[in-house]
Amino acid sequence: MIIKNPEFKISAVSPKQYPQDGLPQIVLVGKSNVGKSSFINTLVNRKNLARTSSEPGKTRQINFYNMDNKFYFVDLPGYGYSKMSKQEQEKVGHFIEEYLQKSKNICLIIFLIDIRHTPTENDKLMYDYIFKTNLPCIVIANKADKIAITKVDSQIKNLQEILNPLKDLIFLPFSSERKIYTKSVLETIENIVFNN
Ligand SMILES: Nc1nc2c(ncn2[C@@H]2O[C@H](COP(=O)(O)OP(=O)(O)OP(=O)(O)O)[C@@H](O)[C@H]2O)c(=O)[nH]1
Ligand SMILES: [Mg+2]
Repeated sequence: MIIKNPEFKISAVSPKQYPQDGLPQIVLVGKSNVGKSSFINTLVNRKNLARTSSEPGKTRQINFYNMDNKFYFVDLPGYGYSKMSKQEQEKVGHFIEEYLQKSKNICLIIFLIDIRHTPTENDKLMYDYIFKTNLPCIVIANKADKIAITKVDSQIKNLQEILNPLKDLIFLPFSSERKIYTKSVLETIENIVFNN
């Protein structure tokens, strides 16, 4: 799959602002700073379509990006940013849950974790939440450039053992820094969403 014309559509703060055109929505979920916005930029080969930052908490609204009128990438705010007030963290949690409950067009959840670290308590809570939605999900272990390439496979196995011991989900490495796993991730998305 090659995405030719990715376009920002809307920053939503409430469900009535979600696009109502029926296009499938592929949503990025993960803790703050894990690389959700960068993931979108890498897949569409643009530097600044989705806004990224080394400061966690960059994405505060629900941003929809239209991909060639075929589907949306939906960039959610990240959870678990410790410098955010408890009230703000709760607001973010509410946003994420509201989107996952109320959007009718989610066709795939892309759950991003950091390949270097044991999933956080918040990651585990999020994973359980996703599991209960019954929506299709793949897990992306991001920042793979930060570990030795020879450790990538074994670390993916470790992370799957922790989060998904039943091993019924697809786990894939990724790196926005090195852009070396892009093809397999795009193929996997295409297989799941468009059955080809
Ligand atoms: N080394 C490395 N850095 C990455 C990778 N992906 C993202 N980053 C960096 O991590 C930081 C956070 O990236 P974002 O894409 O803004 O993260 P986010 O998950 O959208 O963060 P929030 O919007 O706060 O939830 C930035 O400094 C990115 O350059 C990666 O694969 N490898
Ligand atoms: Mg972001």
